[in-house]
Amino acid sequence: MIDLYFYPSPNGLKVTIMLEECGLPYRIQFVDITRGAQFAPEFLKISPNNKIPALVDSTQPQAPVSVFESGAILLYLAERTGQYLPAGGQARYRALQWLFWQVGGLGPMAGQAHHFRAFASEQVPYGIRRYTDECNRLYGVLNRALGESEWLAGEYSIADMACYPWIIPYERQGQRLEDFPHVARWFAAMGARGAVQKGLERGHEKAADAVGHTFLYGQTAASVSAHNNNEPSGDKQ
Ligand SMILES: N[C@@H](CCC(=O)N[C@@H](CS)C(=O)NCC(=O)O)C(=O)O
Repeated sequence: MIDLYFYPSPNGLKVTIMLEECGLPYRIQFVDITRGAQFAPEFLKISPNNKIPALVDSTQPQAPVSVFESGAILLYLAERTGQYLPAGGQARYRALQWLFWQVGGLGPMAGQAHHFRAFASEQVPYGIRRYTDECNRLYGVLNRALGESEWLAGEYSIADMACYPWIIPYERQGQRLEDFPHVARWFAAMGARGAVQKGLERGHEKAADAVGHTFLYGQTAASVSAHNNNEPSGDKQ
């Protein structure tokens, strides 16, 4: 069985979308990151960065395969199934470059925009402007790419699956799809896919409440290590 350590946030949902696209059986192991479950020692053995998603595939003949980081998980599933990633040549690197663009750019920048616009405990106009503008620039990059081909890498691939859950909350990032018509066309095409709809049904993002804030924000090496050593999930950092 494949176990997906999951919370219904954009980085989790890209993996449920891929699993549904591939038609692989899997089991959800819910990790409530708003209550500190990401610091449980048994989870940290699988995901030492204390973040979801992580995946353990126990169906492999030699030994279970354990992977953390959403981009690595998408790559693993694509290679395991031979689907949604071209086998070689320029086409493969076209998909991989957009996958890396998402995990290194769109995801972190949109995440910061969410933080400063919706969750920060104080209003920081410079932070709001910086990340809203950077998201806007990235939407422009996406729009140009999608103006040249139907899907990011020509064929539908893990690159599209990685980006889509990060575009769903575009309003929270201060963006308007009307300004990016090729993104809007692609967004509608993604949302019309049955497997994408099924992947998203795995949960709806919960906004962090007051308790969640104490677990998700303000982490330092010291606070994480205190967590690992002492308290079970649910305690305040
Ligand atoms: N680079 C990581 C980012 C994963 C990530 O940020 N996960 C968030 C939820 S979307 C999380 O688990 N946060 C828990 C925490 O920060 O303690 C990936 O792509 O998998």
